[in-house]
Amino acid sequence: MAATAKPAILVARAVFPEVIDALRQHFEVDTNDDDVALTPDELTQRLQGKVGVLTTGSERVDAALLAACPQLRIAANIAVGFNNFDVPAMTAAGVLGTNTPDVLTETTADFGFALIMATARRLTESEHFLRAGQWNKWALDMFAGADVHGSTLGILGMGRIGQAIARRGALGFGMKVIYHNRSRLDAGIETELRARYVSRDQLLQQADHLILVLPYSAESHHAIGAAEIARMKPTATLVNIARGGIVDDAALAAALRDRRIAAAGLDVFEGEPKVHPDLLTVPNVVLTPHIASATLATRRAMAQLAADNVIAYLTEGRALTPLNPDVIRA
Ligand code: 8YV
Repeated sequence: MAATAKPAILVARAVFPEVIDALRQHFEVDTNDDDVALTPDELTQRLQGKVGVLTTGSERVDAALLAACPQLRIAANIAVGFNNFDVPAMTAAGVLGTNTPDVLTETTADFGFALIMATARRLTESEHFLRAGQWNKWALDMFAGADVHGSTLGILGMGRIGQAIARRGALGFGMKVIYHNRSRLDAGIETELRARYVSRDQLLQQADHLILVLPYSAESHHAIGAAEIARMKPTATLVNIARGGIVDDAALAAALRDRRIAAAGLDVFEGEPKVHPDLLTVPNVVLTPHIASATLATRRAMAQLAADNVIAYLTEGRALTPLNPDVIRA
């Protein structure tokens, strides 16, 4: 008896070989071993006849792609953020979307803290100075920065990652934690995290170190621009590990140049991998290339969870972390 052909899927970017092996047990797997991000047209072409795709933040799944790929049933994002998915359009097209929550929470919170520390204590600026051979004497005020311990940590966006950062700040560094979020946390969680809910304005005005951990949406576009920065303390630092576009990078670069705030730490950028040229010329900013979730263990777990979603949905009609579960029930 002839073997039935396996359904075909695409893995849009290079992922770990063991994840591809797991997928190959169930599917014909088209891979992108060169790991060059596909253009929307290339993605559409590569998805012809495919029922599933593993994506990263670089691939958009929108109405145009869905219309051109009628066989598609699931797009599994290897990311917790899913602003590259048009979820209502996916639901309308009967395509399931999944993301990778939880597995990256602690790793990403660690990195958020690394950026808070590096920014407040001027880590990269001082390292550049040393590497450039400029260190020829010690001075009392040399690279004097701001304390992290005991200061006020402001968190904008209090989901899983925001809460993990709050825990580190309150319990590890004795910080006063204030936060703002679309919805206030339960009193029990606030008590456990020692976090106090404040208005957006109070958050901007009171934080010594402000970290952004909110999802990107039309509503959060340029949530931090010149007007918001103007409300912050001149000694404050700003860290963005959420998404490019939440901060107006041009306005931030100008504010850093004019020392309207002390410093910033950025892991995400508007239009990344391009970085606003003015950010590259100001010294008081720590810049990293979107690596907050990048430990080997966590990136493996993210890719595996995306693969498990595709396998579970296409073989058993269920998903582990669905974004639009109505598609499963339909
Ligand atoms: C991803 C991220 O690695 O999970 C997210 O939302 O920003 C990162 O952890 C990146 O988006 C690639 O998909």
